[in-house]
Amino acid sequence: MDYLQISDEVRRALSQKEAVVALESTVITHGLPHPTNLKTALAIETAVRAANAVPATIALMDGKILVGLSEQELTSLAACVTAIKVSVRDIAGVIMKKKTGGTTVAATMAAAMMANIRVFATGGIGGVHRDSVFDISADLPMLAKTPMLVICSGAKSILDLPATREYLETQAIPVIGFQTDALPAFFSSDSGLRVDYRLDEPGEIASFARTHWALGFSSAVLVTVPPPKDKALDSAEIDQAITGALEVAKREKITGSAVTPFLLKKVNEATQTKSMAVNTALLENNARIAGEIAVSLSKLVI
Ligand code: PSU
Ligand code: MN
Repeated sequence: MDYLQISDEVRRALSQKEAVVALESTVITHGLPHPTNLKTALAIETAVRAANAVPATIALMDGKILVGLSEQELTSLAACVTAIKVSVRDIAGVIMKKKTGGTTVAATMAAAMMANIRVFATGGIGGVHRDSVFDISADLPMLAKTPMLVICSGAKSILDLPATREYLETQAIPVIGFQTDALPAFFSSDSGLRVDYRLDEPGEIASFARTHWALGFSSAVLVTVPPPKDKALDSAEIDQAITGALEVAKREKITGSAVTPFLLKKVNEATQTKSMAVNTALLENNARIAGEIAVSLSKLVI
């Protein structure tokens, strides 16, 4: 497809049926400050490689969807202050205008499917927002219709987590806990909600996905990984920052796609280094586990 530009390394790995892990880029353009964003993006790629898989960071540049970025492209994306947050509805427009964009979970899944990548690692997915019936991230309906293994640490409690959990259930998206029974809440390891299945080995997760898709189901399989123990925060620690961020967002009448980046920025500011440390640590950890799952999946026929 004309709009898709797959890097040589990713193309080679895919043609040899080797393990590839898609990575999102809104976390680079809107989730973390410069230069932590670049450092983290590189560390995430290194973590995927450590598991013997090939990283494919996805972003929009110069009228193309790039799948697999060079270090130079990553560096320029991380420094681009005008980068647009690109969800699925924005892809065509950003391609048309040849703008630079960081892809959300939803848009990254869409692009990864175009490239035939089936494993994707991220930090936190979007979800149902609090006090706002119709502010539901496009990540959720994309998870419902995209057969992909998505490895994350749940969602942040800036969202309505019980409603998000219900949405996943309604859309028949299996939620797996990697070595846990509790659904993580990004910064903390337990949201108080449950996963559907606990699986402890990457190979079991790959088999689960293969079975799910072999049965004809076409949803994602959502794999949730708790943040590394030494970095996880107490939910009480983070709650105050979140309540504050939600109040400011309401006062300043933040709407649309600006809501999530605004809340993330405010929470980061309020908790400073602590939340940043857990954020970067879980991104790397999820990337490594996704790499292991991708290696297992590459050995199964799907
Ligand atoms: N949650 C985070 N960090 C992030 C995001 C969510 O903890 O960077 C980003 C992801 O790219 C996600 C997007 O797909 O925000 C969701 O935005 P929205 O709620 O506008 O769909
Ligand atoms: Mn929204």
